[in-house]
Amino acid sequence: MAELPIIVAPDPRLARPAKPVAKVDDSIRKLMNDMLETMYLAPGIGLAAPQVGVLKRVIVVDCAKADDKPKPYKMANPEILWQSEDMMVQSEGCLSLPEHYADVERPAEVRVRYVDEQNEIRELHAKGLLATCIQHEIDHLEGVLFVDHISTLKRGIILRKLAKTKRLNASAPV
Ligand code: GNR
Ligand code: NI
Repeated sequence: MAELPIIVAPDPRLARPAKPVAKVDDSIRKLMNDMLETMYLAPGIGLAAPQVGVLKRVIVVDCAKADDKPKPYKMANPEILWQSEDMMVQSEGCLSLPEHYADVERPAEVRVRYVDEQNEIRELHAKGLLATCIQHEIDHLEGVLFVDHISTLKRGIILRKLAKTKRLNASAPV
């Protein structure tokens, strides 16, 4: 496994839709494992391939509590088949928007179809943080960030701060 560099916003690579995976083969399995390692090291509870510069429809998530045993999901071509009418508000963060958080409202439960590590079609019914996280990751595959779900004012503040940090880092690299 290998740790991959995570792209930070604003960056055009985070705004483009990702392409479907034709087949989960060894190269996709390696990508999934590298993404999982990168996510655990960050640390984070989810990661989408565009965040590591790969425009493929691949996500990984693990929302197990810190004391419980890990529960990783590796998904290719995830699709929301059904979403609940009842909504849930969750404070979200994103490894591509470091140190910024905002409340986002999303469906509380979702049913997801995806292709697993073995190239087999599977379905999962998710609720709570797992449902939020899967929706957040699928958004990345469409070039959507959690700040696209909040007010223009809050989004502007966050993106301007990140752009400023990038300018400062470019002129005085660490
Ligand atoms: O680590 C992460 N935490 C998180 C918290 C609330 C809602 C979504 C997330 S996903 C995020 C990692 C990430 O950026 N995935 O794309
Ligand atoms: Ni994210």
